[in-house]
Amino acid sequence: MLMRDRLETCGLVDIADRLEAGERLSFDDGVRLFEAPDLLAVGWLANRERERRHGGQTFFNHNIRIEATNVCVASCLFCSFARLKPGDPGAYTMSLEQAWDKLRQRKDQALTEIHVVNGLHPDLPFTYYVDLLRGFKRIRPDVHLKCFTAVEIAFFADLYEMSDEQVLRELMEAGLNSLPGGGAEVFAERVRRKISHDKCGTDRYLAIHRTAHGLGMRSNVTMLYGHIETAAERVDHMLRVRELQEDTGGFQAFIPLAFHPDNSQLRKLPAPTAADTLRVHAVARLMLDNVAHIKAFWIATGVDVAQTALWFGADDLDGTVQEERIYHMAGARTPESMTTHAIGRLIRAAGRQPIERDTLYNVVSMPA
Ligand code: V47
Repeated sequence: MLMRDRLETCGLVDIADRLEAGERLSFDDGVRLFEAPDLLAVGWLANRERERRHGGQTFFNHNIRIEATNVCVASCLFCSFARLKPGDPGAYTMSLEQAWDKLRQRKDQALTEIHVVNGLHPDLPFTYYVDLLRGFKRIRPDVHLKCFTAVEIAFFADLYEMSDEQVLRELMEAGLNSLPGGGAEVFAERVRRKISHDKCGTDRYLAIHRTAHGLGMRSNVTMLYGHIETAAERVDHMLRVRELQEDTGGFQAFIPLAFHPDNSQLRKLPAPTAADTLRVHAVARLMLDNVAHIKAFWIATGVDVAQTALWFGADDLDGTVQEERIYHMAGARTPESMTTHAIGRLIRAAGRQPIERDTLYNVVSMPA
């Protein structure tokens, strides 16, 4: 069957034609894309958009993850990483030296990024975070620091009695280069109330990204999918991202994060299927016409599905990662890291062209 016939059969011809004409999709279009039975037709549309922007180019970077503490006062139902108090079983907080050692140990690696995400620790002083960044920059001045979600920024502001902007400014002064996209979860109030009621809300999350963009920083934005959210709530989430992006242009990548149920309070829920993962990436590519990159975070999706997502709208695979804990404590069976060689090989094997980028999408190398 020709693709046009498939689109006709599943009722997506008008959306295909509007995309062809460069028109922006509506909320209803997004819901229809989630509900259309033909996954391949949705994927084909997303791939057309992906190739229009990036051809076969597929981006990744050479990064490490440092999670300096898992002590966290928030009680998000989906989380298996957090421990409420210092001293609780499994709780840890690295000393600054221990955190810096993670970087020192990799002095021979051609890293370009450190990605830091922490729990919301009630007792550490603000100087811990400032010194953490300063120390990283002392050890490796060339490495980009993508640290602290908007949820952490809001927590710092409340705990240390500063404005969100003041926190951002002081961290930038210490070396912060951009914000990661964690903490977005699902923006719809119904879902947020149920799964993450006691941390920074949607409006403040978005306001912090707006402020960061205004201060000249770039950021990413995520969506945690595959738990209690509806198709309409997924589309609503994407549209709130699109709206802010229209004003600031500061988001670099949208990252759908596949929910992992193990060891969390939502452990009775099934994990999202591969078909759902491919569809979420595809719909994101189609709805977010003003966001350059859709990232398939291979740690969350699994390597095989991330590779397949490169034909369903995704053009980025995150990076080498190393020592990721949030997903591995929630049951992820992906490796804890991949070499740049391994990532390059799996991109090539998917028929795409690997490009090692830095955090700001400057080309670092084009693996053979
Ligand atoms: O906000 C926590 C998610 C996020 C679970 O900006 C879970 O480049 C699934 O945001 N199952 C942190 N997800 C990670 C993150 C991220 C990842 C990769 C790249 C970037 C980037 C950001 O992890 C949290 C939360 O949404 N998370 N627990 C879980 N059980």
